[in-house]
Amino acid sequence: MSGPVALSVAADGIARIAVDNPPVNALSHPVRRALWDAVEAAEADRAVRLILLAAEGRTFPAGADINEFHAKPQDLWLPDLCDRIEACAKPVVAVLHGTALGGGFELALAAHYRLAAEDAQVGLPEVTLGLLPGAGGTQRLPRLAGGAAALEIMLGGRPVDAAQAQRLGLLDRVVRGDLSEAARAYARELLAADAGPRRTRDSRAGLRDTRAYMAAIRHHRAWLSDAPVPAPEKIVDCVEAALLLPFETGLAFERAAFEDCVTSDASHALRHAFLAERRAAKIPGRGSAAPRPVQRLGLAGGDPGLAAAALEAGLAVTLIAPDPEAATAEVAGHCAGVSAQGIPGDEAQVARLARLSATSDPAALAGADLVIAGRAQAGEALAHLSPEAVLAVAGAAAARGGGRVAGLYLPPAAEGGRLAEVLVAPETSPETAATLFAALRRLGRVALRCAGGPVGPAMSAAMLRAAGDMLLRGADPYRIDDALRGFGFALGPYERLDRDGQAAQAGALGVALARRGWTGRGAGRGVYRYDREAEPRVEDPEVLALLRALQAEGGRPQRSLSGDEIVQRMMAAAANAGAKLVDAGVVLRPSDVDVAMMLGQGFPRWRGGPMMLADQTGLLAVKRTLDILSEENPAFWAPAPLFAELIKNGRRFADLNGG
Ligand code: 3H9
Repeated sequence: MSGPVALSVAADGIARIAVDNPPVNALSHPVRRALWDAVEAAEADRAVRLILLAAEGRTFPAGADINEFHAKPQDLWLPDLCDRIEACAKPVVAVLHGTALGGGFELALAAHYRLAAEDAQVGLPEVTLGLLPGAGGTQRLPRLAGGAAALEIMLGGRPVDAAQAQRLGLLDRVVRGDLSEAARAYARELLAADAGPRRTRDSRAGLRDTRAYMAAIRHHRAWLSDAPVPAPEKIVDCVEAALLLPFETGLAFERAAFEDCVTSDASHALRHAFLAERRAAKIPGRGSAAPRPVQRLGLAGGDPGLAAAALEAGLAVTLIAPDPEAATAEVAGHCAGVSAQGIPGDEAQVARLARLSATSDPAALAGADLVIAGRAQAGEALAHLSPEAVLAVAGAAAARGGGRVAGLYLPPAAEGGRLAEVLVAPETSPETAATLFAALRRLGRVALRCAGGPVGPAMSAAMLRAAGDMLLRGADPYRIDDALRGFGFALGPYERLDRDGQAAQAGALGVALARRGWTGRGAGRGVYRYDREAEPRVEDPEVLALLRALQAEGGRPQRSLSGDEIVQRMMAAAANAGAKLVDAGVVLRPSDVDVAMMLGQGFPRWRGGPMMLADQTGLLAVKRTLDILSEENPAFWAPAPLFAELIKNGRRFADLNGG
């Protein structure tokens, strides 16, 4: 048999069915079909006494194929395949390694026995995609592990290591060493013991303590009632159904709930987010540039969190700081297991901190493969940079210094610390970009390539200008904040400015002042304070007078804006700004704008970013909003030409994302 699944039968009657569909053995339609055929063939083969279900490459299947969810699933469905495996007349042993996730783990739950490598992980992360386990996972998992553990696993979405999975009754055996050999040995044991198929659907182990089971249901249901994504609540419903309904009825219940989730806007958005983050790393034309190895990171004026992440990733870190001792303590404070005094808590911590050196002498940067320096330290860092090393200048829009230099924008840590915008200048070499991308990924960051300036701040500035426009027409800033929080942002734009300690003059007053060419006192910090209780909100009397004058000139609204109108304008402004960035080649694709917004500017992930949202709303409708608003203020609201171009050709932003 050739293709994504291979079947081989050994002389002792042990068959091995192995999935081979790189990179993560996703259970795409051809894989499902080939698996079905292999199971049928092995079952029909009289020489076969037991079937090992395994996978080649880096992992047991990591799930259903996410790319298939946008269309109606092709026959045959994964739940049917799981049922077929469970119904097999010969014992089926799942042999797990890597990350057996989602549909992959559901396949294993439908097998009769489960053996795993000790470093394997299992889990049902569907909730992170706005989905629920839809191939029997919500019905089989609680039968083995009980309601409370099943809910923790499915609602948390985080993988569980093999040892923990065994404790929960999800694995029969955890092995070290040669996995194939261990699997064959286990198979021979089962055959010697005459162990036949053991169907999870028949297990009652996890259902016995009905009181604890229902308590877990009630507990989770209580805190999920207002969740904006339907999947978590439906997971609870399905787990309840596993206790209350016969298995087949429970499966049908799960199927219907899965259909509701997979077609929901929230799941579209979360799947988009997953794929967009991975797409961001793909740089066309970067092909020939291989990243240089990075073992030693130099940090000058950098973020201690970054140093901690580098130590965690196994890198050696050289820190340049005026007070090396204080800087070391700060980094130590960021590393897990360290007390407030920076005293190492465990062996791993000792090893981590042993790789950290701190000094005030920038000459120490000469030993680094990659240096991340603040703007103020960049010149010095460049002077000491070894000829093979790469320099990233944090906060620099366009870093100067030739092919080995790029800029870097790291959003505030409060936004989650997962994004790094790599600002390439025309002279930045592809090798430098590749090296930075690879190193940042090692530090746990999603790296995003942008040319000509950071994306997130440009987008936020556009949204602030939109807010400012509304404010000048008399909209209440608190209402704007409320509307954006209602939309899903953790903070409204003015609350965010306040958190980041910036003056709101970048918004409403900034627009007003810029229009008047005003550069006087008050253009700096503290012009406007976000304080719901206090009046007046504008602190500077001169600016207050100016604002009043502007409003008297006719900036007052005819009517107040509803929350929906506020959101509509803000999203139109964001999509418009994103389209301009695409047009200008600042980003490679619209989904990069979404990544910058979701990971760096607090845009709710379950909304998918402004470009995806514009597609969902319809580009014609968004353009119409922009057209109407541009009658009042064409300089800001005029739609980017990309709108007309896409609409004319019946296309959407998603069509520009590629692959
Ligand atoms: C599900 O199973 C539903 C079922 O319950 C019911 C069905 C009816 N499909 O992350 P990486 C690609 S929902 C397609 O960079 P890592 C990924 O796009 C699914 N492609 O590697 C990337 O492609 P490229 C539940 C997938 O080592 C490449 O693989 N499962 C899938 O950092 C490498 O990915 C999940 O939610 C997929 N399912 O992490 C698990 N998964 O090379 C999702 C990955 O073109 N996956 N790709 O850029 C993960 O969490 C991580 O990818 C994993 C590896 C931990 C596996």
